Amino acid sequence: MMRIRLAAVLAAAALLAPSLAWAGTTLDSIKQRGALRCGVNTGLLGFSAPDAQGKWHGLDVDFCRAVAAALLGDPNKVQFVPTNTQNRFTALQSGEVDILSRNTTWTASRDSTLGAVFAGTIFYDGQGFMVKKSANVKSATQLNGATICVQPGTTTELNLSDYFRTKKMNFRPVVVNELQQVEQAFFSGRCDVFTTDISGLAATRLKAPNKDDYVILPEAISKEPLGPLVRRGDWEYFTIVKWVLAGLIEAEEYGVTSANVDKLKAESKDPPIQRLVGASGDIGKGLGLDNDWLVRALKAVGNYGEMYQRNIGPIGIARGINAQWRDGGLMYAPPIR
Ligand SMILES: N[C@@H](CCC(=O)N[C@@H](CS)C(=O)NCC(=O)O)C(=O)O
Repeated sequence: MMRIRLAAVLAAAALLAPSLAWAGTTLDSIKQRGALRCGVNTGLLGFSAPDAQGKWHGLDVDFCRAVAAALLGDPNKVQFVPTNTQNRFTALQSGEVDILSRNTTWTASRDSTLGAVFAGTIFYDGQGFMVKKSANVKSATQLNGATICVQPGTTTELNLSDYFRTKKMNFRPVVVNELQQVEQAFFSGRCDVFTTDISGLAATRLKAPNKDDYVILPEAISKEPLGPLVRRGDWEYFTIVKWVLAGLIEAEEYGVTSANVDKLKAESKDPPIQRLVGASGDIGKGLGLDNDWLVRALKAVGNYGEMYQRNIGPIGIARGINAQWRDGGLMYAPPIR
C-alpha cells in the first residue's frame, strides 16, 4: 500500500517537475503587462503594414492577434513593434518583443544560434527577381552583370551570391537597409533588379508608380519558409504559439470559420471539430489556457484560409503551395488531439 502511494507521489512529481522546468519568464511578463509585444515588418503589404490610421494589417499581424486572443482573451492586446531586416533578431533577443512575426525565413542557423526557435511555417515562399518590363528580360539566367538591390542581414543576400556563383554570373549589389529606400532605389532605376521573397516582390510591385511596368521573373531560387519565432527556453509559451498556428491551419482543414465556430461548438458531432472548438478533450487546459483558446483566436482572425484570403488575396498570390495538404499544398498541421 505504502509502496503504491509512494509510486503515485513520485509519478505526480514527475508530471509536475517538467512543467516547472519548462516555464520561462515570457509568459508571466506578457500576462503582467496585459499585452503581447509583437515584432513586425516596417511595412510589407499582405504581411504587416500600418494603414493611414496606424492600424496594422497582414498575415503576420493577424497571427499575433490570434496568439493574444488565445493567451490574453483579447486580440487587441498586442503592441506592434516595427523591425527591419537588421535589428529584428536583436529585438527578440533583448526582450523588446515576445515574438517575431515578420516574413522571416526558418533556417538551421537561425533556429540554433540566435537563442531563438521557430514555431512553424505560416507562408511557404521562395526568392525571386523583379525587373523593369522594358528591359525585356525573361529569365534570371539573363541577369549577368546586373545591378541588384538587396537588403542586408537576409537570406536573400546569401542566396543571391550562391545563385550567381553557381551560374557563373556576376552582379553588382546595392545594399539598402530600409525597405522603403530599396523600393525607392529600384523604382528610380538605381538598380536593374530587386530581389527578395516573391511575396515581397508582389507587395512592392503594387507600390510602383505603374505596376505594369514591372515583371517578376519565373524562377524561385530558394526555399523561404516564413514563420514566427520566439526566444529559447520559455517552452510553455513556445508551445502555445506553435499550437495556435497549428490550430488556425487545422481549423481551415475542418471548415471551422470565424462565422460558424460558435454553432459548431454547440452542435458538431465530428470528433476533430469537437476537439478544435474545445467541446471535447482538454487541449486548451494542457496548454495552460482554457478550452476556448482556439475559439477566441478563430473569432478574432478566422482560420488560416480566411487570414490568407483577407491579407494575401489583395496582393494577388494564389494559394499554390500554401494550400491545404488535401488540396495538394504544404499546409499540414499536426492534429489537435
Ligand atoms: N525572408 C527573408 C527576407 C525577409 C526580409 O526581411 N525582406 C525584406 C524585403 S521584403 C523586408 O522585409 N524588409 C523590411 C524592412 O527591412 O523594413 C529573411 O528572413 O531573411
